[in-house]
Amino acid sequence: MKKFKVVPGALLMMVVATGVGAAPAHAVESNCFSREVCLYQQSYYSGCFYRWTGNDRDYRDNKPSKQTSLNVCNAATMNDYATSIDNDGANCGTTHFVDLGEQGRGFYLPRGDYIGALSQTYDDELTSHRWC
Ligand SMILES: [Ca+2]
Ligand SMILES: [Ca+2]
Repeated sequence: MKKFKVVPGALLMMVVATGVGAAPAHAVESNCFSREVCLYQQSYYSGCFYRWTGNDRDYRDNKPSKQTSLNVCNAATMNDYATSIDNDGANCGTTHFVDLGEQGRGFYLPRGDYIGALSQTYDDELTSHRWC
């Protein structure tokens, strides 16, 4: 490890940086709570969102919640409108699919993991998911 002179400000920065890197239990203050997986209509856990503790084979009936009074929902349901995801599962990750009934292309998001901006393959495509 490189040695350097520590000044009070730098030390604080180190502590903060280490804290963030060590154990990201949460993507952000994202309105996603323990045991939930949350999908957001905009990148980096912003915009309108929906949270689940269980499986869901059809997002067409999931009316998103606003995080703040300023949020404008991109769409009336979460179907084909998720751009970021936060998994705060207690035991499991989640597998996300582009089609109804856990069909079509998909990917696994490990427990405690998160994606600030889905790749073009999945952005505004997700329609169902299951835990574990
Ligand atoms: Ca649903
Ligand atoms: Ca879809």
